[in-house]
Amino acid sequence: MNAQASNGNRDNGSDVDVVVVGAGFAGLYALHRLRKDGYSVRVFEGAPEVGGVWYWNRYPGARCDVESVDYSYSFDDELQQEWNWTEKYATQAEILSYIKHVADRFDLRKDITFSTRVTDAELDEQTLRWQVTTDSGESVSARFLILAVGPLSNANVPNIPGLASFAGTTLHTSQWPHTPVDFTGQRVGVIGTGSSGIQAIPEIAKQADQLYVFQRTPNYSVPAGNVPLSDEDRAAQKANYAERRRLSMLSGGGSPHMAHPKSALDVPPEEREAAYQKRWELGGVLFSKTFPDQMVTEGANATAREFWEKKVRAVIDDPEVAELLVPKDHAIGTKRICTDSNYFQTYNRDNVELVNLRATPIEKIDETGIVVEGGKHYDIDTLVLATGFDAMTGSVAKMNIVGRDGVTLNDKWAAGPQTYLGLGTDGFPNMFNIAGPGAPSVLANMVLHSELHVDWIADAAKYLDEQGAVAIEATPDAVENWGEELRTRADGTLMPTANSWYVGANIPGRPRVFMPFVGGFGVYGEIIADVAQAGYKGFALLPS
Ligand code: N01
Repeated sequence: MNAQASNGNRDNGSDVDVVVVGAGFAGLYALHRLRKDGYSVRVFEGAPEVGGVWYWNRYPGARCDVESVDYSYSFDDELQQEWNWTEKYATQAEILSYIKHVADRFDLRKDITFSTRVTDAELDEQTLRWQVTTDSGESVSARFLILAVGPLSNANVPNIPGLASFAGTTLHTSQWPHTPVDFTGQRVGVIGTGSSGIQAIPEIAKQADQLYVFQRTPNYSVPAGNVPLSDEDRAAQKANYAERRRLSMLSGGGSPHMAHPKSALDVPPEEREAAYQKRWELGGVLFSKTFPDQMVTEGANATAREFWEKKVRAVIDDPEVAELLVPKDHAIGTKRICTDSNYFQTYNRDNVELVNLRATPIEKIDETGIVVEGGKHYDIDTLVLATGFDAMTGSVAKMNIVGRDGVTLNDKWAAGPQTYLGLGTDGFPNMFNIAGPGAPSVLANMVLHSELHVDWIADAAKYLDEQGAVAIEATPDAVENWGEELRTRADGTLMPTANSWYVGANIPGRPRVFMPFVGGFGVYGEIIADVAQAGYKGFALLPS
């Protein structure tokens, strides 16, 4: 492209067309696509390496709950044909080596500044450019600001009295050391039983002398059903890649699996059982998408929950422990379903004890362990916090982003994120947020989602140049209407009923707003394509 209407490609480093924050899946593709389109791009990444969450979340057992063949870039057919996934669900290490391969293959590193965080971004209302400042003191002017910081990247460290006084080792799953952690001979305490805890607990239990799991809320988890991939498996997947991707882009969650065509309540019990069994064997998070009404009516949801409960109770030896591990406070799938390898069976081990924090909440942490209500002290050597994230907006909120009239994005989003299509916000021209609130985000395959967003942004940039415009900005009406659309769609489902991180319920003080678009990845893709087709309806094009 001819970036005429931008800064004419003045890529001296401090004056570029695009600044991208983050070098995970989204940021790397943004760099690749926009650079290919002729723009000068600078990427800032807080880690010393590419990978985003896959760089940081290297706790034992970490693996993706979307099949590797789908959880990978689709933009380059040679890339997808040449890369060989070894397992159905890839480990963190394999995903990271894939991302590094992509960075090298497309020569991306030269435009990435590592170990550097963006602290501020301020709009110059005269030029409509963003002045971006980093923690190394660098200041860069950019026409476009792309936030590719990830919806699950800002660790939630709980505010438990005495946490800092613990004299042993404290680890957070999402900030795991880069040298091996050996639990042999240790007494370990894990706080948190979400996706991270549920993956780490079976692995830690294999090594530790004693493992205490401190559970506040039990979670639904489905076995990963992971298997090695053979040459034949890979050949079959690759031969069918184009169709697989086409179906993924039309699907509810960004994978090529369609829900059963009928309601869960309209099929005979054997057919329902067979459908759930098939999804159970597929493994992973798609269990919640077996039937189209499963997340819509309590009756349909109950059929999924009953199937799940029967399976899980059957593998736990002690019925009292099973009782504690079965969720009773939320419909299945209204919190993200976890994916595990022998999680529930782990409680059959002699060296594992489940501590029910609903009966005895944590009172404090001291130098040598955890004290629960009633005074019982659990002696531990290592404390693992599997306590999740300040999700969806947490990493964006860490930056001081100042738009029109000095209004910060944090002010603008104080009562909950306000976006048009999840992509733009009024008052913040040429700033785009990738796969965050207002978009399917965490409800979809994040790799394809990132591609969808980046391609939309790159096409919008090209359109601006063709029109001789300098910037694009969501209108206040479009933002308000989109917020209403998000609410209406979410309220038509069971999703907002749980105290999940989807509604910010895990962080005290956050406004309760269901943040992702629940209408499905394919539907969302059509909506944003139609907006573009209609000359970016709902956005104002601003002249230079
Ligand atoms: O975090 P979570 P996560 N005292 O928020 C508990 C993705 N992911 O890192 O529910 C005691 O789900 C908290 O208890 P409660 C995936 O999207 C994907 O596990 O608030 N407990 C909960 O049990 C996932 O959903 C993969 O009562 C406290 C746990 O900590 C998302 O990341 C793998 C506490 C936090 O669970 C987040 O998962 C890993 C306290 N003060 C993550 N504070 C895969 O691809 C918090 N908790 C498979």
